Amino acid sequence: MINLIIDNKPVTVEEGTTILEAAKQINIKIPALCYMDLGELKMVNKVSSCRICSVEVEGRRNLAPSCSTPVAEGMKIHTNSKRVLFARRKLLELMLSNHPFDCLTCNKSTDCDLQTLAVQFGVNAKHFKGVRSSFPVDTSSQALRRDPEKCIMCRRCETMCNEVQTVGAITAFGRGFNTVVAPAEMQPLVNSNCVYCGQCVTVCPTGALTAVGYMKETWDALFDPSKKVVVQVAPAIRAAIGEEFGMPDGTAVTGKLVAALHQLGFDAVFDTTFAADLTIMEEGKEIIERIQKNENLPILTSCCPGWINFLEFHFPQLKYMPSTSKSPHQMMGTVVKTYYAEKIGVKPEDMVVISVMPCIAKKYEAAQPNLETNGIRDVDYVITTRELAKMFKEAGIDLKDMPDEEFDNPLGESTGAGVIFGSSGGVLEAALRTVYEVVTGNKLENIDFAAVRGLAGVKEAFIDLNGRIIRVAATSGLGNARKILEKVEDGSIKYDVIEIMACPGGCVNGGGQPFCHDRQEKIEARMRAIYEIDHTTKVRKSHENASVQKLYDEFFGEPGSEKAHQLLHTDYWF
Ligand code: HC1
Ligand code: SF4
Repeated sequence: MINLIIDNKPVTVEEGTTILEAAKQINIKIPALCYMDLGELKMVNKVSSCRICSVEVEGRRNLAPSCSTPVAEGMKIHTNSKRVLFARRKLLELMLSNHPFDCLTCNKSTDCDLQTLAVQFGVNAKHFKGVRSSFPVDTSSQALRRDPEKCIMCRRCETMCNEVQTVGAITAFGRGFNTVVAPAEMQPLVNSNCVYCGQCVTVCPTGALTAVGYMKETWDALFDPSKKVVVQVAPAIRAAIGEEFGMPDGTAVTGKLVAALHQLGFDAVFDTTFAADLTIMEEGKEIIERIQKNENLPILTSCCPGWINFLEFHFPQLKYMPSTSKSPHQMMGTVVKTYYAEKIGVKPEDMVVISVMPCIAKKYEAAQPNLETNGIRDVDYVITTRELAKMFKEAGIDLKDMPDEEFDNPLGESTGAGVIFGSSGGVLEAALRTVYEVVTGNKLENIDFAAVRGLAGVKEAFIDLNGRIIRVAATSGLGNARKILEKVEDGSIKYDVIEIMACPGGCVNGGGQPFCHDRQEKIEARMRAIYEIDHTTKVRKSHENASVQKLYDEFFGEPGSEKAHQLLHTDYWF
């Protein structure tokens, strides 16, 4: 163990601990920009490029970056001496000298770490003048917005993309002042192998990486009297949007959310969770068929577009493995513009479907031509949890003050199984609840598959289907998905079903969710909220959703029917 003194307080820590971590242990918070500790993901960004965390070490000539300097016996450290504070302010001023001063209109405003530090350190004047770097904004993907002029070269996005997600879509090019983090050969993102998981957005400290916004289009639709505007909300929204209104982490706000959406002016408020139940009916049918025929196993879940994009670039040879079911929000879009449109006597072209998603890849997914029905997009626009919170604020709606209201019918009824889709392991658990009962004809005594819940990168379980023991796994984070798929490919592991979600922890941690600084605690709180909703919902199995049963009776016939295949399934284009 190492003994040292930080700001006159003695502390004893393990060898190898950095000064920043040692200070944290005695509640001394050293500001930092490039540093990032991803906790459960065991990934730390220590490039020491911003130097904001510099501290004074007695006996050393230069200030030391505390995020990457290990402690040593007897060290005496000052984290807020005159020299340290002066240096931090100058560093911030230097960074800002090459930054567009458009905080008022930046969509990261109030959530920007650089802005927060500039305020904290009283940076109130532009002391450095000179040339500024100039790069175009890239919105080519319709999903991820890159604004390189706001990049401070912290390299957090590179660590996330290259090491956690193992995608390798962005890296630094150039030297000195001309350095820029960009896709290979500085191509627009849409020509790169970016999968739009949005995890780089969750760690970018400034407005350099954000999402392409569709609030204007949503407002335009709401104000257009000739359109019937339908909104659907993903399972994970209800567990997180309360954070934007000062509610404690993990507060489930389903009823308030519905009331606020009604107040905003949507003609119908539907639940993506209904479509999650529908997905289980279709995907469950595929799972049963493939297991019974023992072919094309393991079957991989297909509801996460970030993961499907990853498959396209990194494992195209496995494209026969995913389920062909569309993702729930795309199924909802199709059902709204066919079954529901017919029911209310409105032409599909006069309807607008808005999806509120915790995800950035859903924006890209919704724009793909293979997800159109009769030449009309299933989903017109996707807005994130953050965008919806902004719209509520713009309309003067405080979620805290809203009453509880119910989703509209006929596409608003859902089950606990549909809700848990929002958390890693939930799609698999929902599928198992249905597949078990359909195959065995027996009632499942304990419907909680606790083994596949939680933040661990890979979780597995076994289940007995009338003597056939099936082995299943849930994995989240694309780095984990890569490891598991490599083992599947080389035959060193055998599974029957694998759920894959691109974002570590699943949709609760999607790239469109409220930003989290105390990341792991927030994600766990959101997960708890999701399972609490499941636990307290009367119907907890997808095949028991009465509105889904009615939809089959009135429209699709049965799961896997020709009509269901035509409207609820897709093929992979790569
Ligand atoms: Fe998800 Fe899904 S669970 S992908 O994480 O299958 O985005 O919440 O809506 O479509 O249901 C996201 C969440 C979401 C779909 C469902
Ligand atoms: Fe990489 Fe995902 Fe960001 Fe694309 S969205 S650059 S894949 S982390």
